[in-house]
Amino acid sequence: MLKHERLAAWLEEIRSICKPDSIVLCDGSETEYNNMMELLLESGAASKLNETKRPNSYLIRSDPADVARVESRTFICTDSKEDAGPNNNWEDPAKMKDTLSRLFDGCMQGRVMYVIPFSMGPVGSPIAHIGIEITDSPYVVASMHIMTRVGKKVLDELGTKGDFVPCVHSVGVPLEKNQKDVTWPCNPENLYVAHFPKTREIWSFGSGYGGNALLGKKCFALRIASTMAKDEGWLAEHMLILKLTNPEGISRYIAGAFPSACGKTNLAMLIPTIPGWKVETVGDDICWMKFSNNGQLYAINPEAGFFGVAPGTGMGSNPNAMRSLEANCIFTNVAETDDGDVWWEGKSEPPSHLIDWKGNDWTPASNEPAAHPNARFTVSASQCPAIAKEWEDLAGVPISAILFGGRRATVVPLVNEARDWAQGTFFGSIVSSEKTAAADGKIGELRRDPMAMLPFCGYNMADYWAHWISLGAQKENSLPKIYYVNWFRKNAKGDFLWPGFGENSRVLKWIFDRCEGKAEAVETPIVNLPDTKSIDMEGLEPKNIDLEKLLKIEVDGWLEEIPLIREYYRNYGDKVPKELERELTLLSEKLEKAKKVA
Ligand code: SAT
Ligand code: MN
Repeated sequence: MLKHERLAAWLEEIRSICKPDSIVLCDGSETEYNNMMELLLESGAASKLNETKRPNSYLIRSDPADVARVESRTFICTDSKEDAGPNNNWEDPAKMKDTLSRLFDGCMQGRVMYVIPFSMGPVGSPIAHIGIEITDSPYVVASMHIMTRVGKKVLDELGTKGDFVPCVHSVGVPLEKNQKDVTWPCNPENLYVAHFPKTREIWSFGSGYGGNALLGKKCFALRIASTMAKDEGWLAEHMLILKLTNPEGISRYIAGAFPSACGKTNLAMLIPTIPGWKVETVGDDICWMKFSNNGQLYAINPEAGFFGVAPGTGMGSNPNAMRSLEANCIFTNVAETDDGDVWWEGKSEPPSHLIDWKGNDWTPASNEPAAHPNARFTVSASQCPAIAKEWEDLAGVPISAILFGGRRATVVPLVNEARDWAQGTFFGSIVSSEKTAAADGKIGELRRDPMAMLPFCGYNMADYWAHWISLGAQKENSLPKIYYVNWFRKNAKGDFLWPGFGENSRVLKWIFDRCEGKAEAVETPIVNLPDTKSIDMEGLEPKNIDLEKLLKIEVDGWLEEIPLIREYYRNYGDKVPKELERELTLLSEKLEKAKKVA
């Protein structure tokens, strides 16, 4: 049946290890999706939502012990520990294979082995790559239908010799003959999400949730793809992609990396407050970029759907996300309303009664949230009213600018522009979010999350920085400008200095105009900041926003941060590229000089 020899041999090998009752080759059809949902309804994991309120949509409740990615059980298996780096849990490949072969032996007994051919990226795009996921979870099959492109067209593209990333997943709960299944099978005591960069394989055992189980997402599109990208001279990044159009109708594409809880999905779907400007969405989470023949960086969104955090998403924070969710969705671990719809914290005022994510009665007097904080919606990107028409272009979209940002109450200004790629890479390497609310001018406890890739870089982070630097050093490449943004500056009282959300379009406008060579910047010790007059403040409410403070160089704050960055780099020993050490020294010297002048 399968003309691809390597694929056929691999399927046979996995079948003989996992010993499923039967095998299904997934075709990606609507019938198949409906069959999966039917199985989930039968098992009790899913309930169908009210057809008039939320057509063709389902609520799934997972096991309360299986609700999020588990970083402590996520491994990079490289020959040497150093290749995985201090940013990853390392395991010896042979040892991990040994553990896995014991766990996977017979793990699909009593279950169906589904084989999902999927494409990360539009099928046939030169930037896309193919994976095959084997799983025993109907939830994974249905979710992969939404999050990736699945089916025959992928096998056709693969042909007889095409390359694919083999991904093996099991919930890790074999069934004896006539043994009744639980609603959400999982095996958290034996959880492994293991990556083998050299052979580009992924093996995941024991969880059915999100990034542990939908192996196209963080496992393939970031951890394995980041290694592929290093070997092949491209970039696999944890970035949104947006299209920004000015009132004259000129469009530019911007990619942006932000750690979690920094409003990445909101930015990808932003509605500008400035007249005539438009933002459209290309991607909300992952971005693959390759250089074209003339050295321009082109990006695709390798995913086909959004797997977004529901709590905090509402008509106020993200109307485009809310409108995407009107039908054909899977909601996981949200609360259920009395009329068969969904609810989560931040969606609206809480109803007087709900069934919470664990299936218990809930009222606003309850002490626990109604939806799990990591409750998710899964929906096709094509349902987003703001989706850009070119989001599936095979060639991708040309990237003009890259944003890095974290959540910083102090020090980091609203926006600054790197002098060049090397300095931009330096900014990316020091991205951090404050864990504690910091007082004005004082640095809170920082969690560094370089390029927002800390849990997702599939190899040593310092080698990854070196890869970034090396791309910039290739003369034939014309590189995007790089910006460091911070929407989260606070005053001494702890109030935000910047309104954020749609008002961030004012910053995007400045960036757009810089790319067009139109907006002014002033050179400072930390580099190019907007002139206060070059940020469009027209019509901004409240009127008393202190732009000068938002753009002020906190010389003392930055000076305090220098040793923290140095200390952070020390984790990576002498692997830190000398270009980044040089940027740090340069920054420190400029700040010392500025301090003397002041
Ligand atoms: O669970 S996922 O990895 O898909 C999402 C996330 O943790 O960011
Ligand atoms: Mn993410």
